Amino acid sequence: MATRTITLARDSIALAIGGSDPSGGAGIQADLKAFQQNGVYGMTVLTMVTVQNTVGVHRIELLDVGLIEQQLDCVLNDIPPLAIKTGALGNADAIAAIAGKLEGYGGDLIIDPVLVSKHGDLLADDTAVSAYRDYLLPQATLATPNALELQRLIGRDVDGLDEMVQAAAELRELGPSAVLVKAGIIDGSRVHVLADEEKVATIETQNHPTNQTHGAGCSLAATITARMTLTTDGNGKVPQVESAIQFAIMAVNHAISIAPGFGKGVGPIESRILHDGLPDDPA
Ligand code: PXL
Repeated sequence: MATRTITLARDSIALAIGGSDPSGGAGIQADLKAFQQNGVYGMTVLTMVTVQNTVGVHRIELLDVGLIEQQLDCVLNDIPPLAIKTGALGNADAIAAIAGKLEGYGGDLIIDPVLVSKHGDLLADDTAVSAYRDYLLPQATLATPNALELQRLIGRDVDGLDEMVQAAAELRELGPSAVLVKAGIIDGSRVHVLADEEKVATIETQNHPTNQTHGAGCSLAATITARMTLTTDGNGKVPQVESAIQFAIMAVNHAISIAPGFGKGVGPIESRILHDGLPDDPA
């Protein structure tokens, strides 16, 4: 197996705001692993506790919005993160409160607008969609919806890659500097659509035919977040959004290809090796 070293950068600090997945594949557990794998100091603000394993989500308890706000105040006032990622937030009240707390935040904000789990369980209610549009997406450096979330956020169905490209650009007009759509499997490849200020491009990787993809979305957004905090020698950021995205897509695709097969259902990706991205990566 290839050996890969990571460089510790003192100020590489990231915060994940999201829900707990006790089975460790998705949610803030996935986020923390991706941060750690990439040499990034991780912090978490919890929005909900789920009871789930690879078979399904059995219960969801949303935390009190005041408790979410208090956690945010507490960490933001003490250890400022270079980047913040949001995952499952639950409902409009939580989204509006979090957006309020992040107003004026100077770092990168990566919004993974999680609406449903891989098992089809609701991780945000119907009020969440307009709250994302009104409060959180306008502040985002990057939004990372899947095809279903993209359709909910722009309010119409999207059919085929051409429409997906158009829809990604449309979502970007709501405020995020960039949009990365996890478009899914198209013509046998795993496809992502990236819309940024210069272009809308597709990024294709090999599809590994497996259902062991629990946590792939969280891990992708978290690896991007981690890579965006990395600095070399304090002279400025090295990976900008696009190189962080390219790295994370490769790392997660590799992690899918070597999924360990844990559990009785949709097992997790190999979340112990999310620092293995582009072959020529210097970190
Ligand atoms: O993958 C999205 C996601 C995010 N957050 C939590 C989850 C899931 C999917 O299951 O459980 C807590």
